[in-house]
Formats: sequence, C-alpha cells, structure tokens
Amino acid sequence: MKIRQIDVWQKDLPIQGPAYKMALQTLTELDTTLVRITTDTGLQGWGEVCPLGPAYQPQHAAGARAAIGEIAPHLLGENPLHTERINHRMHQALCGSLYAKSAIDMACWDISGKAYNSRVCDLLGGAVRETIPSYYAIGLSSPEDAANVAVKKQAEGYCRLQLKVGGRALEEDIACVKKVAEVLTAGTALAVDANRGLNVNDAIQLSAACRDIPFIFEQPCQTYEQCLHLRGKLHHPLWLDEVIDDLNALLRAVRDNAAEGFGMKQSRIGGISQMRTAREICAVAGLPMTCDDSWGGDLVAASCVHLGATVTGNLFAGSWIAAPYIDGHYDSQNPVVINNGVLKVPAGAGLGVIPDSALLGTPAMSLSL
Ligand code: 0XW
Ligand code: MG
Repeated sequence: MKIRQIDVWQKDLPIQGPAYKMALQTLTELDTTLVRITTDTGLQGWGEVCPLGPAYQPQHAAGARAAIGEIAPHLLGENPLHTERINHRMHQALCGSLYAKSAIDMACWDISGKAYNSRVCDLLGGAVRETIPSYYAIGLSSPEDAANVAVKKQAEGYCRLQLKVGGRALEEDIACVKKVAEVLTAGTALAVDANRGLNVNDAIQLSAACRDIPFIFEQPCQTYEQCLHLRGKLHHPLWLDEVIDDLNALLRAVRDNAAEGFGMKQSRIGGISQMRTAREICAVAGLPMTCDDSWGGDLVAASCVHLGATVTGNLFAGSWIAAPYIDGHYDSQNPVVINNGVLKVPAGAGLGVIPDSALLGTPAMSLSL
C-alpha cells in the first residue's frame, strides 16, 4: 500500500456560546486543519489538528498547514500502515512541529484500522471500556457562575469537572474554588487548572487556602522548574499539562517525581503513536492521565476516545472534547457526542468518523504522486 495523495483543508470552528476563558487566553473561534490521505488501494484516512489559538503554545493553525506542506512530499509513496516509518520520515523532513505531524499520524492510524477492519482502539491493544468518562472545563468566571455551571454539568452526568483559575486576583480564584466545592456531589472529582497562570507564591497560597477541599492542582505555574519548586509545598496532588511537550518531557517528569498525573494532549506530543507510548510510560509509573487535545472536531474527538478507551484501570482520568462548543459534526452519521458525561467508542473501522468532504469545500493544499 502506498500514499498516493494528501489533501489538506482549513476549517473555522467558531465557539458556540460564551468565549472560552482560561488564565492566559480568551477564545471565540478556532482554526482547524483536516488531512485526508488517499492510498493506491483507494483506502482513505483522516486526521486533524487544531491548536488552541496562536498564543497558547508554540503551535498555530497556519503553521500546521505549512509544516504539513513541508512534510507531505516526503510521504508520497510511503506505506501508511508503517506508522513508525511514517513518523521517522516526518522527522527526517522537518524538525519539531509535532502538532502538525499528529494529523498525518492520525490519518495513518485511520487507514490502518480500515485496512485491518479494526477500530483504532483495538489496534492500540484493545478497549478496556466501551464508554469513557468525559469531563467539563468551567471557564474563568465569577464564583456564582462557576458554581451554577458545576451544578448544571453534574446534572448532565459529568463526574469530573475542571475549574479554570489564574490570570486574575488570587482571592477570586480561591472564592471560585470554595464556591464550586460547595456544590460538588459525592463522586464528582475536581481539577483546578491554572493553565500556567499562577506564580509560585499564589499557587502555594491557593492550595493552603483550600487545603480542606480535595482537588487535583493542574499546571499551576508557567514552567516545569516553577512547578518542581512546588513539590512538597502543596496540599494537593500536582498534575502537569502544558509543560509536557514531548515524550522526553514526560520521562523527565516521571524521573523527577514531578507530578501525580498528567493532562495529556495528543497533538502536543505528536499524535496517536506518541500517546500510545505516553500511556505505557504512565502505566509503568502508576500515574494517571487524561487523553485530551487542545481543540478540534470529530476526528480529534474520536482519536481521544480511542486512546482513552485503552488506558487501563484507575489510570484514566477522562477525555475532554470540544464538541460542546462546536456547531455540527464532520460525519452526521457518526457524530462524537457526550451523553450523560460519557463518550461511546466509535463503532466503525479506523477512527469510525468519515468527514463529508463535500462540506469542506476546496482543499487548501493537495499533493499527489
Ligand atoms: C481542558 N482542556 C483539555 C481543553 C483546553 O484545550 C484546555 C485544556 C486543559 O486542560 O488545559
Ligand atoms: Mg490542562
């Protein structure tokens, strides 16, 4: 089997409802990239990457498409079933830009599933669950509004909530955590995620002020070193997210006993192939993880669900997807949706999502043999 053609689309994803507010970013729309790989057998696979705006991390939508344009000529004629070789060829063609490479990697896993008539999760060792818990991220808001969202989302069936803090007066963050904690029902887990928006002092103070409230403290400070400085100074388990920007960073964090868990975004570390390795690292270290991504539509969502389905036992903390903020689906027959706070593993071969390319318009880029 050989890659015969690579098509790339740009698609706007306006945020439905209020802006998505985090400590350092407020977003009203996203710019995603869809990739379709067509093989000489006629099989097609899809991938997607959607940075969380141009300023969240060193990733941006136009950069993804430019990187894919740099890489694609080196992949024509390659066998998409050989994902290790595909990743090797991508690294030979372009240093870095793991986020862009993740879309190609995803499309190759989609093709593999279709070639072997297997779901991606079954190619990844098999699903240990057929429905996986999602979680809802409560954006930066007043204590009352945050608590109201927490009540509403628990009523919708979510068993894990993530409360955004940071980028504002510490007192407001503390008031928010306390107000949300008042409305949590038994069995609802809370993560307090600063998305790097707190300084070391404020992180210590927030944890101390809320020491009687059980929550996971996610990525409080900007850098790995600042978070490392917090070890032994917090009253809460520390999870890392944004600073785990590749597999080496994950290995270093495990070696340094830097965290009790990880908020993992598949595109940041290079895609499904790398997230499979991250899953194994976390498993041998006994450290829980989420299977998330920065943003994206049904393709990114399906990929997160397939990965989340394979994380064993009590090491899986859920998969966040952007579906609640997106109007419509790429594949109306196989939408990836959250019901009662959980996601079903797509049934079809590969990712189980086949975008209607007629809805995508003219590709931004097409390369072929
Ligand atoms: C909640 N997320 C997975 C979605 C947004 O991309 C931010 C991210 C996080 O946990 O930081
Ligand atoms: Mg996070």
